[in-house]
Amino acid sequence: MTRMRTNVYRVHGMMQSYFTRKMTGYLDYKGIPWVLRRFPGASPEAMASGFPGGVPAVQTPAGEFMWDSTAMIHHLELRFPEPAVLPADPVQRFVCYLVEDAADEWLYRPAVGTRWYFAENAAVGGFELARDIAVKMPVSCDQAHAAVGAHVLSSCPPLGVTADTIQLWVDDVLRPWMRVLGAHLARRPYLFGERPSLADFALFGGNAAHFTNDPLCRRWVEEDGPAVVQHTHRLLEPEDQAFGAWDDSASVPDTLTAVLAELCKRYLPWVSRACVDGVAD
Ligand SMILES: N[C@@H](CCC(=O)N[C@@H](CS)C(=O)NCC(=O)O)C(=O)O
Repeated sequence: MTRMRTNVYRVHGMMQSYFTRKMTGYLDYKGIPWVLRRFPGASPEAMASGFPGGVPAVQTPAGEFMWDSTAMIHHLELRFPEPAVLPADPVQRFVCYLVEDAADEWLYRPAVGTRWYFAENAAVGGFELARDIAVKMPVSCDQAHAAVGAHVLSSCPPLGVTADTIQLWVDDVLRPWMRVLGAHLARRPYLFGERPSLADFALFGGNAAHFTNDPLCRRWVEEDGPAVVQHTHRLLEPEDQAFGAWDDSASVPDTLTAVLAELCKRYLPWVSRACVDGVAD
């Protein structure tokens, strides 16, 4: 007898994947039923529907595939409007998109770099990732680990992440970021108040899959911004929590200003170049 569950979204991804966890964090908060379907990054069904790659792909209860976390969340917001994850205030909404972009396009770089250029992280986060991949591949976990490590490392230099630059990413980008984010989250449970936004889920994805998961990163976060660990824990188990209102947009906490100032140092020049030139190193 087949017991196919038809009323759930199927998240085709892995637990130690940045964008998979962005989606699962969002789905859990919204109370949208989902199951994880571990896959190695591609599957015949997903490819047949045009999936271009970029984990995860999500299958709707009707069986259709969709991808790209930002587009998927916008789609789901229309189907499941409450509780909304886009702040109503236009300035807060703009900042929300800004932080989401920084999480997706900028902090992703030190996430993959710290996992694969530091042996301690590769041995834990990398191995856990490989274990999910091996579910759908006829290979040993060690073989999956070696293959996914080689694949991700080959994708790093075009992102500006190499063996020579990874320590700079840690010292100049990742750890300063965790300090300002931690200081803000020590004052407010979420970026824009008493409830999480799209940007909180983008950050949660990287934090749950990498920065609070991989041992070396976890120690840095505990030292630099312990409130980031608490933010991750809250979004891991949102079901029994009470959520409140967005902050008053007229009074911006100075800790949020500091978060934006930190992004102005390295992310803003980079994203400005990318927007104007269509490409940036
Ligand atoms: N824009 C996509 C990005 C998806 C993405 O880049 N996923 C990562 C893994 S978490 C990936 O597949 N990286 C490329 C690779 O590993 O080949 C989204 O928001 O879902």
